[in-house]
Amino acid sequence: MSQNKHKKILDLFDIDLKIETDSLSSSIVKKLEYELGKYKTDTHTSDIYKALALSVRDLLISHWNDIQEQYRKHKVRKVYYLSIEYLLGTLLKTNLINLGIYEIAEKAVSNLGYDLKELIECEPDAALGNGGLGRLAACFLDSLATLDLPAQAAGIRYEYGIFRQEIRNGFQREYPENWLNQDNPWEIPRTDHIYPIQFSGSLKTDVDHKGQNFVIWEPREIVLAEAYDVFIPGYQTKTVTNLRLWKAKSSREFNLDYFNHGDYLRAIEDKQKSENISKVLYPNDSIEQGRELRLKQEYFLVCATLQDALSQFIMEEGEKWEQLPNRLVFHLNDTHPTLAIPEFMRLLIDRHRVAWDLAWKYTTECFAYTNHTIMPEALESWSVDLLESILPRHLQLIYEINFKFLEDLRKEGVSDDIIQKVSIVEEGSPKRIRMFNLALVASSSVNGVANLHTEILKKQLFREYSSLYPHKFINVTNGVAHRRWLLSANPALSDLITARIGDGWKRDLTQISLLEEFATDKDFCAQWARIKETNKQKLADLTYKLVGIKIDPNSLFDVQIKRIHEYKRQFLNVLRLVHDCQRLREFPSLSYAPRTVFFAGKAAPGYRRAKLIIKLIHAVGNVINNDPEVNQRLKVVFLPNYNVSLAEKIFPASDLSEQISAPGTEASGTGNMKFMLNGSLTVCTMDGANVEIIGNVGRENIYVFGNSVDELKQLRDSGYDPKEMVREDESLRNAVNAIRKGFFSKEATSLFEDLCKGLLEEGDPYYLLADFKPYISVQNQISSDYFFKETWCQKTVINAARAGSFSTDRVVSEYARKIWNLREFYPIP
Ligand code: 26W
Repeated sequence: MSQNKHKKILDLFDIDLKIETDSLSSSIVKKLEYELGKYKTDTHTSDIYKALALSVRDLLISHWNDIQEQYRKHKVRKVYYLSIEYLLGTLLKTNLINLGIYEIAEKAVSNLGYDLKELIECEPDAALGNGGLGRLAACFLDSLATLDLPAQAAGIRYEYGIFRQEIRNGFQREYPENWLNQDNPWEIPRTDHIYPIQFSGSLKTDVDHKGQNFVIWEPREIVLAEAYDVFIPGYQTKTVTNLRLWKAKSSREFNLDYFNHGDYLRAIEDKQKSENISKVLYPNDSIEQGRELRLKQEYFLVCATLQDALSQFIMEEGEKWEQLPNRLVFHLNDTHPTLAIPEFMRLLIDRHRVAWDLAWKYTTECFAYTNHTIMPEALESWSVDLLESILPRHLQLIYEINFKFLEDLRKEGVSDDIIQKVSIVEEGSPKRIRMFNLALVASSSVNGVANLHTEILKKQLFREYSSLYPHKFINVTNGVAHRRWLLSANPALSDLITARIGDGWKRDLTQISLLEEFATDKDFCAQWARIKETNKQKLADLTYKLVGIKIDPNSLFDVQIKRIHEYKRQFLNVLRLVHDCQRLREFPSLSYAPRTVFFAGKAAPGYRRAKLIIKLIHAVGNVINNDPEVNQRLKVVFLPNYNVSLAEKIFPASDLSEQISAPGTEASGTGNMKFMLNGSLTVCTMDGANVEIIGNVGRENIYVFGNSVDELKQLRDSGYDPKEMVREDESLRNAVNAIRKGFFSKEATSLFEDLCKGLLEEGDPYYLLADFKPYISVQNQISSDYFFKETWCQKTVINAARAGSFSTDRVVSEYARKIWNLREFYPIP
């Protein structure tokens, strides 16, 4: 009987879920009633959103089940993408588009009396990331699925994502963002995937039946990792990428010791404490603070994922460890998951009794690492004391790895000087473990995220490694999920593109080059420009709604949106604003294309100067926006709480993309690519992926200014004196002085002194003063060019047409080929 029953289930599973208008409408109603417990009269738009999402999720689950079965059967090699951050944004719209059921859903909800656009607006952003690195990981999920690559992504299910930013009196305030408050219809809890994660305690050695020693780790604390799956569909394929997010759960309800001693509250406190691991995302995007909870988060992520991966492997292959490299590869998205390396060794050696040399061989074949930043303060290193107290066994393994590594180098005659630099252990007090060196030693491949960045890794940051292991270093320039950032975010422009070149570009962005022939087509350009106007009008309305500032939709929309950081030089942009304001006052008849300068971005809560820059933007903005001599031609807007959803509204409405980081500091940038795809021109320095954008579009179609990496180095070597820049340039002096002396902060005249101190007294480490003059002059050029609307529009078309290489489809397929050695696996259609 049970056989029969089993067969019946299998047959039923095999029936393809088809979504059509009527079936979707009735599915929504069923979900409303039976999953959300709603009644006809008490449903809100957000309930319909959830019911629709749950119906779509059914389809995703059925695709996932199909594809999983095929992977198992065909023993494919799979990549596990390990990332501490995923900045997903919302999923309903892109999921509907990718599944090809957007119109069906539109009709289905309209049959029920609702508007799909309103439902889409109900979804809160899943903001489990800080910035570029987290958003790149999210873009990868779309492309991995679209390219039918066998992949599983792993992250942490933070209860609180990146903080919500509010602005009070020009200052950033942070508030908790409890995005799970209203339930997440996209996730499914996997109660069958729960793993214990150990912390602290002591180590013992024992002898096995073969007489061999092995280590036993007796932990002081065990936390459980519970899996929650989110399925990301590919475009026009049945492949979905599973993003498995881990939630921490106490391993016992109460600590019985305390409980029995009558300390009831302490018992609950302890339970709370272990669940804190997945409570909140660390809001820093550069400064690593070496906190214990952060270390625990990083270990929690990798320990759960590796146990999960190995149990899957054992289920399919038994203990045929030599098959490991054929079946899986772990990708380290920056160094945050680097503990996966000693954890893999630990699981193989301590749990499965694999010999050291073999375990190390598999490890070096199964790991790859991407670096996303060269900012020295972002390079992770953990104090030996902390590691020892939280992960004693891992510290031991790291020492051993380092010992063998250095021993090999010594045998090869490598000098002590180099050995000191490549050592995983940094001597000093306290002694520290350099996670980036650990990642480099164990990984089969190390990549930077833009040509310039990879060159800097090879020549500077990891110079010694790259001379020892040149073959490990490769470049894979970043890209963006163009289906989200163009197809979904800018539907009008997408329709126009499709009308002219067909819809091949949606799967293959290189086809967007076909647009180029329309750059000189007057009718096309007029339509292109009209769409930009409409998008700008929408952003003007939103601006008024959000911050109460009225702006001229015909002005040039000049936009800098990204995390607030000194190296990104928002302050340089502000110096320009002050300069322009002073000029407009002095020369009222100056020819000046009216502009609205937008900023958006969060500052790390503990990053004093970045927060002061936010205040400065507001202070300068206030003066400018309220000065009748200036505000007809210049306005400044700071849009609060920058996130993926807001970004999707800004890119389509922008004319000018500000990419003005100090050369050599921005690893790649990906906003730059989103702007060009949406028909903006770029003003940029020779930094990160800007260099490649310049190469693609040609200098005549982009505004490049300032010193290059090499020129900055020369400047520094010849004794860069920021004060001299100010002495020599009257307009720069006036701008800096106005800020320094409190012209924009009359209530506290010394408020911005610290920012100016950074420029004048601390050597201006990001060369704002050195690049000021060329920045002003390129902005003047932009102003005069903007009057020639036709030429401007032509150039924006050319920019979009030459963005074909900046899709994560290209990026991920390069990773698959050059790093992961993966092959596409086509699901049954
Ligand atoms: C607090 C520790 C820390 C350190 C670094 C947290 C997060 C980071 C990230 C590596 C910072 C980051 O997001 N880097 C960005 O990665 C993008 C994707 O590759 C690049 O486009 C950006 O240039 C880079 O700043």
